[in-house]
Amino acid sequence: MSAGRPPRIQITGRSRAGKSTLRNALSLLTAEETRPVDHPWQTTPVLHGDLVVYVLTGPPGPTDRQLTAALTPRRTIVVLNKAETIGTRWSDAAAEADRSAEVLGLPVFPVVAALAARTRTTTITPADLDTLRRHRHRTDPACTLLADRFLSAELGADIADRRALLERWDLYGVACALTALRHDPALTARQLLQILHCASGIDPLHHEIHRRYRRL
Ligand SMILES: Nc1nc2c(ncn2[C@@H]2O[C@H](COP(=O)(O)OP(=O)(O)OP(=O)(O)O)[C@@H](O)[C@H]2O)c(=O)[nH]1
Ligand SMILES: [Mg+2]
Repeated sequence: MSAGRPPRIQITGRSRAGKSTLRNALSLLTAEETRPVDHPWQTTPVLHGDLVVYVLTGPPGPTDRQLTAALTPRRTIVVLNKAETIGTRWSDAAAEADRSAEVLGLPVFPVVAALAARTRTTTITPADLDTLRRHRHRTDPACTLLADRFLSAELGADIADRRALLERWDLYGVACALTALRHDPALTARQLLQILHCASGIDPLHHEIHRRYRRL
């Protein structure tokens, strides 16, 4: 990096991997989002950043392996986004991240950027908390694995409240919040928000990016 200019951060990965969402979740407003690496008729972006955040959503494919292999590990951070869609629990995503890390020879951070972006910009409203408290005793996993099930009339008359909750927090956020409330029904909105923030996995990634940034 040449002296006199701020470090250049690039966020890259395949199309729809969650590059923009991650940029928001990390408040990396100066970071440049590249065009997707798998665009059928555009050339592959040049990854010249001082720090390159490479976003995956599953096992790395040939393009991901080739592009990350060309980067020095010191300036590369790999993210496994949409971690909540991998398997049925966080440990499945963590195991997938470990497998990818082994394949790429780089550390891989599992995150749910969509949830992290929400906890950064939204609060848990009194209405959210009421709806969550009303349904905290539900232990049927299907309720929070399928939107249709969570919105079923069988769960009560508050379908509109549940729909609003789902629109604001997605199934994963709702599932995490319900689990937390089951363990401690007295949790406040602020505490729940902190729990959801932690459940997004964004903090370890944030710390690593700042650590590297400081070094630059
Ligand atoms: N399930 C899930 N969906 C996510 C997550 N993060 C982003 N998405 C969704 O993935 C889709 C693509 O997200 P973007 O942030 O626009 O992805 P992108 O890589 O910037 O997309 P392009 O710029 O079009 O290549 C959107 O519908 C997001 O809501 C996540 O953590 N989990
Ligand atoms: Mg984008």
